[in-house]
Amino acid sequence: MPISPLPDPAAFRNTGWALAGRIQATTLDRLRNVCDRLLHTPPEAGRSLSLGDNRRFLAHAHLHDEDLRTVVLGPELKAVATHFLGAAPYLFNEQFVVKGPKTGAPFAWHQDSGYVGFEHKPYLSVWIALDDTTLENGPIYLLPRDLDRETHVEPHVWDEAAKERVGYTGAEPGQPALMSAGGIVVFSSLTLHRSSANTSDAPRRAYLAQYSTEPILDPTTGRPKSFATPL
Ligand SMILES: O=C(O)CCC(=O)C(=O)O
Repeated sequence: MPISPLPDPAAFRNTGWALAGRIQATTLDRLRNVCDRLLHTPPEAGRSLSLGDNRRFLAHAHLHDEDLRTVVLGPELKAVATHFLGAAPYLFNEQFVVKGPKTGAPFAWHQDSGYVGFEHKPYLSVWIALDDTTLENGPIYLLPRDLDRETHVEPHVWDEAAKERVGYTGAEPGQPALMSAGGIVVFSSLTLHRSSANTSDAPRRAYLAQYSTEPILDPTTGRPKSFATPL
């Protein structure tokens, strides 16, 4: 059964983000198990955003993991994505994001659209806490945004030392999305967000799945930037 009740999509359009209920306990177990299996593989040296064990992006595992495929293409997340997109979703991208204990690196302010590199229709990010999120363990913070008025992608600058793009350097701290494990926060690819460092003694695990209303195709190749899998 899909999660319910979900907040009003019109309110989401006013703020650019919303807490969106929680996944079922069995889905949480499944995601945690997949994540922990992936964490046994060596940190991905070649991936540009990863910082060893401090900040790992474990991307695209649904291609070889049936359990993950069942979740990311399944009815629970389909219901969430359809509710906020107002249309049948396509899977665009997916990844686990894990911050190691004590040294887990922050992740700078950005819009997910700031990482795409060409014009596209804004899409939806569905961020799922696999551990309780607290102010100490690197939650995400969001800047409210009226999606019908502020429709542009901010300029993003690559920070080589931090291995990330930066789309906002102002003083706003943003609102932390604090929730227990299994909680979901959704935000638009236009919504500025960041995450703080994990200073706790335990890893902070999250799963991020992104859904679009149409295939996002790279204009130079005509092929999907990541995926364009209809649900
Ligand atoms: O999970 C996090 O710490 C942030 C991840 C994020 O913002 C992203 O991948 O766009």
